[in-house]
Parts: sequence; structure tokens; C-alpha cells
Amino acid sequence: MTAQHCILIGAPMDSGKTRKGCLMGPDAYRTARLPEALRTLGHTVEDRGNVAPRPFTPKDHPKLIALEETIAWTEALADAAEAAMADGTPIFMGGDHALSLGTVLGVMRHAESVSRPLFILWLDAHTDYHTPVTTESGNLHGTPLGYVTGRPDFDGFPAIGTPVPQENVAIIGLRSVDPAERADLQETAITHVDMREIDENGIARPLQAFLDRVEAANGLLHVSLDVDFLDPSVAPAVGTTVPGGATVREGHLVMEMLHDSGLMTSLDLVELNPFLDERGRTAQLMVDLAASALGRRVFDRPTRAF
Ligand code: B3U
Ligand code: MN
Ligand code: MN
Repeated sequence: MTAQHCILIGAPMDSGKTRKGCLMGPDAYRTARLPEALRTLGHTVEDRGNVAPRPFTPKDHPKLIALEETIAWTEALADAAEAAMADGTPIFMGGDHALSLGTVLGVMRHAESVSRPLFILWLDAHTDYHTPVTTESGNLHGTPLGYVTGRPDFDGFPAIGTPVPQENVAIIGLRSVDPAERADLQETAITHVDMREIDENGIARPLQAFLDRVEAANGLLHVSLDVDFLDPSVAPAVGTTVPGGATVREGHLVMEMLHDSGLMTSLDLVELNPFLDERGRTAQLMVDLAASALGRRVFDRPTRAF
């Protein structure tokens, strides 16, 4: 296993929706010993502390929640992400999923500077493909994939340059999609894998097909892991629980396959709300999943020939 330089970046961002608590996420990951778990695997770990948003002036908006604050976070996180990409493998400890507006933007800038295509794996119950105009809830954590793929109406947000091509995006774990998002997404080349497909074919097949495409293109791979990808019975610490999610075993399999591929170049851990957790079990599971993505194994493959 190749040792990596893991750069932990706290993003205590809570402006992507109304329910508060994700701001405690970064410290929950530290408390659950994420740095130690990565060091045990042979990696070097640098904790760069928590990012803060740029200064902003909040305004009232008829629909959108905390627009100015979210833009301020986007600018700060994009800079932190771009800088970290040049130095190692950033792991962004959220924070709600609106943080990916910034982290992916920073990763996009880096990908452009090294002239490599960027791919995105979105592990989530939701598509997060809204725009500030199509969102029904006004929660901007439902918009990052719309932003980075170049959908319109992100007024006030940093310009994204060249959007991430739809063909380079895969969303796995879907089971809660708004009607407008569904209609819009079906028009696209974005790979979208719902729970039925996972039940019928397993999670490994669509994931491996996507990873093969990343490898063939010599791409960078940004992985965004939303707590609600997992079933709420094993990961209760999230504001938007949706029953019927990925099992612990499916979660680990995805992470182990990511490690085996050697392709993952950045990782978001998002939507953990420690206020809703049960004795830290969701934080611990997320740390264990991150460890699997960075090489933790029960045994090396194959355990035996049979
Ligand atoms: N699509 C809905 C629900 C949602 C998206 N992301 C989360 N929930 N976590 C919305 O509000 O945009
Ligand atoms: Mn999400
Ligand atoms: Mn979600």
C-alpha cells in the first residue's frame, strides 16, 4: 500500500439547511480518532484545523436559506481545497453537504492546473442536483452537483470555469429524489444508481464500471460521502434520514474498492450531525469507512483459492 499524505480540513459549515448541528462534525471526527486511524495505516496526517467563511452580510431572501453565508463558505473552502490538492490527499470533515460547493470547486481548479479530467462519486440518498431556482426547500445542501456541472442561476457564487462533464459523475445510493430533480437528471449523462439497482445487481458492479472509466481517462476522483447514503439504523446522526440505505457492509465494500483502485484523490465526509448521534456510533462508522478507503483491511485478497 502506498503511504499518502492525508490533509484533514474541518468545514464546520451549517448553512446549507435550517436544522443545526453539523458544525460539530469536525470535532466529532477528531474525537472518534480519525487522525490516529489514518496514521495506523502508515499514512502521514496533517490536520489543518477548521476553515472559516469569508466575511459576509446576511440578507433576507424569500426562499433561499443563508445564501450569503453559503457563498462565503464556498469561496473559503475552494481556496483551502485547491491548496491542499497540491500537497496531498485532502479529507474534508463536514459540515453539511453545501460544503461541496467549495471543496469540489477547489478540486476543479487543481484538476485544471494539472490538465487532468475530474470525476465525482456522490454517495447519497439524494441527487443534490438542484439550482437556487429549482430548489423547493431553499436548502443549498441540495445544490452542489447542479453547481459543479454548470447548471444556471448560481448568482453570487464564484464562477466555476469549465464544468465537470456529466459523464464524469456517478451518484450511488439514491432513494429520495424531488420530481423536478428527477426530470432534470434523467435528461443528463450522469450515472444514477438507485437502491433497487443495488438490490438487484449489487453495489460493486456499477461502482467498478465507473472506476474503470476514471482509470481509462487518467482522471482525478473526488468522493463525496453523505451520512444518509447509509441506512439510518446504522447511521442515525443525520438530519435527513431516509430508510432503506446502504448497509455497513456495502459501505465498507465501496470504500475498499476505492482503495484498491488507487484512484481517490480527495474525500468529503458530510452531513454528520453529532447532536443526533447515539453514543458516537455514526461518527465512528464514518471514521471506519474513511479508514477502509485509505487501506484498512481484514485480510489481503484473496483469502484463499476456492
Ligand atoms: N432534494 C431535497 C432534499 C435533500 C437534498 N439533500 C438533502 N436533502 N440532504 C432538497 O431539499 O433539495
Ligand atoms: Mn447530500
Ligand atoms: Mn443526502
